[in-house]
Amino acid sequence: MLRDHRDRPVDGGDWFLHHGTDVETRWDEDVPHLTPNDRFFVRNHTRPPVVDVETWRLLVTGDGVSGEATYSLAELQAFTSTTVERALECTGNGRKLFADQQGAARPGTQWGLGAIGVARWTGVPLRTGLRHAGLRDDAVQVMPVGLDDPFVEDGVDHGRVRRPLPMAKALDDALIAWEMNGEPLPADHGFPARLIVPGWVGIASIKWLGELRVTTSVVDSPWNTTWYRMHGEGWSGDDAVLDVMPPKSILDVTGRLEAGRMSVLRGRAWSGEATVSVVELSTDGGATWQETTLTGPNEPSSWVEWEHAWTPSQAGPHELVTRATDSRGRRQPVQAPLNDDGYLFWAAIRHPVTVAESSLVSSRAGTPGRPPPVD
Ligand SMILES: Nc1nc2c(c(=O)[nH]1)N[C@H]1C(S)=C(S)[C@@H](COP(=O)(O)O)O[C@H]1N2
Ligand SMILES: [Mo]
Repeated sequence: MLRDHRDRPVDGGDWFLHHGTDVETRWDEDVPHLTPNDRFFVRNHTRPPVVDVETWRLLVTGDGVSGEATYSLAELQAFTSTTVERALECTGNGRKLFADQQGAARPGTQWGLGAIGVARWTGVPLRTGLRHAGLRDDAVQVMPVGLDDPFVEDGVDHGRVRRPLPMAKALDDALIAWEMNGEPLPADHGFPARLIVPGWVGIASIKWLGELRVTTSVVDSPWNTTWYRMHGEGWSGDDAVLDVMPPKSILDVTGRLEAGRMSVLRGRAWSGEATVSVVELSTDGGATWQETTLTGPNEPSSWVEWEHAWTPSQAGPHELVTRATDSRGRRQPVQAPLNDDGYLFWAAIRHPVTVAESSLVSSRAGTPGRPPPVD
């Protein structure tokens, strides 16, 4: 890929594919194992609020805590902090592929597969913040509330972005994070503090935290009743509230492929609340499969790199397909279940490629004056 003097891709102008106020990470560029903060996808329902960190406080409220707590950033940072490598992925990541692969376009941001990133998040476990506020045994959920403007759509004010988190997950591995890859959270990613809910739909990881409402009864928000549910035409299961993300895999750009010449194919795979067990590659459109080699770190709710050497025997069009199986035994299906909002596209992705004729064969065959094939 050609770069300009600031080491940015010259064609698109920057590191992203743009969708209105949302931006998607480009997979046609080398994506490092940790997504740099300035290349990390952004999904904002409205826009980042301007927060004065001196006066900012995180409130812990509700009948699920015996005493209300108010944390400044310095107070949060005084707790024992922890750093974890975890993915953050939008529920609608891959929505465009419902159209491309299944002929079933779905409304909403037409994400390719770049609404995911992996970062090292530093913060304090949510359970620490809740317990310190006197968490009661009978608390059932916590509702994190963002400080961004209320979300208004078609004249309806849905209030601030918020989504209930069941207590079991809240007490397990959810994090109140203030650092992303060793830097303070950028404005787009939730400065000064956000939730990170590993392996769950991105909407669970509320940005620009202002309040944690802890309750002993179930309280809903439009973000778990109206949106982020599986429903509608083609959906045959329960009207399910979405939580854990399914396994997915991707193939990097392959470079030139040539008959009789070995190429090392590479890509990545990930899954929510699981590690990746196997990534398989098919070079014949899914008829037969070969196991690839996983390389590098393989953390749960993060991603792992895979590679596989392939020597195509024939020139011409081929369809490469990858599919991941995770440590929970979930394997990417041939078709993703249809649903009205185009959530959770997790079918195996098809990559049509053209294998060039062998330059070796054509020169040995001695076709005078014939230039080597290019693709
Ligand atoms: N307060 C608030 N939190 C939010 C959102 C938002 O618009 N407002 N968007 C959510 C969605 S849909 C996703 S996918 C992730 C995106 O996080 P990122 O923009 O840091 O990549 O944040 C979630 N948290
Ligand atoms: Mo999202």
